[in-house]
Amino acid sequence: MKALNVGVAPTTYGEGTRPPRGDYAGARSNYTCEQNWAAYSSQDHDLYRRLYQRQAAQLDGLACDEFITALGQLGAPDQIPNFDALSEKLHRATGWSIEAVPGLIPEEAFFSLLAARKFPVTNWIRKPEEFDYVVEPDVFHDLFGHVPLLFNPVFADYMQAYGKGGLKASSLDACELLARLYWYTVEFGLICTPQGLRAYGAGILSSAGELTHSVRSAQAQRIAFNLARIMRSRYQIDSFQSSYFVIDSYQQLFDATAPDFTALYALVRAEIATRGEIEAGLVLEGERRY
Ligand code: HBI
Ligand code: FE
Repeated sequence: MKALNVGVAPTTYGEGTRPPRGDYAGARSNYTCEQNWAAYSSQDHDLYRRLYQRQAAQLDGLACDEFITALGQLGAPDQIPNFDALSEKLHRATGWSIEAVPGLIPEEAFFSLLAARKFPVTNWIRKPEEFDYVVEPDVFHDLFGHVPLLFNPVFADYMQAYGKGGLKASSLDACELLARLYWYTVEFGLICTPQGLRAYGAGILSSAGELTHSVRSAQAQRIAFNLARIMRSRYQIDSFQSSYFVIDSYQQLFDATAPDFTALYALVRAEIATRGEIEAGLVLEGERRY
């Protein structure tokens, strides 16, 4: 589970200066804040442009068609999009909108936003020295990685269903189990298509090296999607994944989140108690691999 950085000391900054990373003091009670688009420097926009160009050049044959089709909705690739303008397009398409946040936010706040079809997008961009890897999700990861698929109606419904499921998981103390589902689908999911495996997970799509690794590397395990199995599976935070789970369709994802998870959590907890959690990279006997 990613460490949540929500205890930042109050900071203030003058008009026009760049917002300090993670300015939680200026956030609202639901952790949303202003994007403060005018405060981005030309260096910020140039970094976004370079990140965008590097990813856009390697999508063919690796990223799913739905992502490639919707990517153009982000607008001109040479500057950080204005969230309000992008939200208008997104809202017309699937009823979602973008909410600026200062970075990672507590799970309850995160789930509440998703349940209301509001996607939290971090308002700061990484530093040039973090070009290849940034620990916390920045505006490039959230916008480039997550927002295009929110233009897909079925995936958009899955994301809201996930948020609603998260609010229930909080009351069942099952956030860690549900976080694994988010990790292995929304962040690092693969989909099987007639043209072969493609990435739909934001953590893959926004990563320079993981796009190829996830779809092509012989070092990675690619296993058929199985909800209970995913909830038993540990994941890695600061390296390429060793295991990826493959869905046949976004409808399969949405259908999987339809039932109430109370019984599923009990089943997963019983399996963890008797057979333990599954380390990343492990393939169980009889599992379908890709
Ligand atoms: N907050 N802003 C933000 N973005 C995330 O992706 C995020 C979060 N808080 C919690 C969280 N993700 C994970 O715990 C999810 O698995 C719930
Ligand atoms: Fe993410």
